[in-house]
Amino acid sequence: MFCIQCEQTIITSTTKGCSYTKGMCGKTAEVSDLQDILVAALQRVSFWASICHQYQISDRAVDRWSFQTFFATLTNVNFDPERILNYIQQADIHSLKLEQLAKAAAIQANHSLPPLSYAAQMQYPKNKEELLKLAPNVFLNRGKGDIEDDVIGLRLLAIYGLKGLAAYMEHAAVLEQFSDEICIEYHQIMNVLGNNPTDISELLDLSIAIGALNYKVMEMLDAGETTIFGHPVPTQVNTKPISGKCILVSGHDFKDLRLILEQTQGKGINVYTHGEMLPAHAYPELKKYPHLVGNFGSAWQNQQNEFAQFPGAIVMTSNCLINPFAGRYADRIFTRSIVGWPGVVHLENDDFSAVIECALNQSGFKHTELEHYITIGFARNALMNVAPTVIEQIKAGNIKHVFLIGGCDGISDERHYYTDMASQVPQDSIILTLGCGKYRFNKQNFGDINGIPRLIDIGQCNDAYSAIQLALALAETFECGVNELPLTLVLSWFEQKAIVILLTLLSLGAKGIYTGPSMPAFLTSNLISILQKEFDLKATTDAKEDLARILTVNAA
Ligand code: SF4
Ligand code: SF3
Repeated sequence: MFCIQCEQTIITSTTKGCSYTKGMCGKTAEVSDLQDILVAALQRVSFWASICHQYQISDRAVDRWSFQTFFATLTNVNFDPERILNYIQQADIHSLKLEQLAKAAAIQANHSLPPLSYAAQMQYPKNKEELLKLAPNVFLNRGKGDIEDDVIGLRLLAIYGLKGLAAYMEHAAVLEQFSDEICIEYHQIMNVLGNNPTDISELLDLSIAIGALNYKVMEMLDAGETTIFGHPVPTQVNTKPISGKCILVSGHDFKDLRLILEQTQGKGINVYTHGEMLPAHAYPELKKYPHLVGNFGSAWQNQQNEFAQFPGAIVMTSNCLINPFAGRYADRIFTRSIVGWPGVVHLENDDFSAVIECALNQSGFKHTELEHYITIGFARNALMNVAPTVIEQIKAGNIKHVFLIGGCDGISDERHYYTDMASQVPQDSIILTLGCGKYRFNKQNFGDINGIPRLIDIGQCNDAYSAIQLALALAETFECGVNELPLTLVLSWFEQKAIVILLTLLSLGAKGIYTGPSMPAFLTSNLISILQKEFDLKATTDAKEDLARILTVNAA
């Protein structure tokens, strides 16, 4: 196996990347190899889909399937070898179908077909053992093996960025948002990556193009969420349990949460959100359910403790899942959509009766704890509503700086940087936050500046879109560029969604972003220098030192 796609990848004095029998996340070598084969199989689908598009032929079902399936290869999503194997077999069927359509169209137009890409040349045997022999040919560092190679580093940046994009595309598709235009561009990029590109500037441009494309995807996802569930409104959420039977819903998929809320109505079951599901409490069409009672726990990396203590059923609607057997709750956790763990019940359709039955068989919370409320719900609309007051307070000199501190959370000790940074920013600054990184500090009381809360929770990681809208509005009012604003982005990355958000921000021209807790291990020192030179990308160091640097620049 070879995998280096997340922040917790194994780094020793001699090697970089998870490459033994298991990754740090618990992904086995077999699953890792199958996922790499799946990526190549998807690149083969994209080769034929790209040709089909030249003849105005498209297959929406295959396009939708491609994003969903690619999502299964992200960190902490799918650990089930049989499900990945099945996706590879489906890829074969889809490729053959598109190949026939493309060939027929080319013959009719009297065109010759382009040469097959590297990924499209490969044969994908049905048998697992035979298939696994392909793995060394499809490792993402294929051909070079040396992770200190700029070409490999950029290929990985692009492919991991595209994985993040595919995940958001799938979230949008669940909410009935789809774009054929985005599909065409996705297939073209995937096809380029399936042909072992070697040109450094082409690969850098491709990565930035992925970021730009993802901006459109985030816009679509925002439209899907707000059309179906309404615009989030500032909302107080209780973070302490109340007595009674219970279901915990984690991941990013609000549609699943709504199905669960509908199906548990009148059954005496309280529903709690976990991790990235927290923003759900602010959406009118979800908050209207009185049995959506609160938020339980924190970010994904603490789930083995928190889920073990949760006395009910648990549903993982998307990332991040970690080994449920370690925490002894595997018999009461359920996976959905692309999520999977061998031996855990996977729900294929929209019937949650197994979850309800499981919840009713558990003890539930015996006592109600003293309430503790946090405020959430400042996504695009609410943010735009407070924007004039924020502008007023900036002009009056009462708000001197705006920090965006957020992104993905993770295990490493260095992540206390984000807690330190949030606690140490001056009293005349406000903090915008998003993603699961917010759990490092979202239960602290930051107070307010003349009625504006100092901690403003925008929502899930994809709600970076709302933060961008605020930055654009501020720049317009102050008649300057986004980079001239008293605004600093301090991002924590863990997995591939954070990579594509970083690429999106870079594609929009954002400069001076602080990112940590470490730079992605797949970027060579030369690539990091390029990113520093072109985008003034900064690695986080020490919260106090970084803060002093940010405020000095701001005062200048
Ligand atoms: Fe290692 Fe991260 Fe890949 Fe898991 S996802 S195998 S921890 S690099
Ligand atoms: Fe967290 Fe996995 Fe990325 Fe949506 S839940 S941010 S890490």
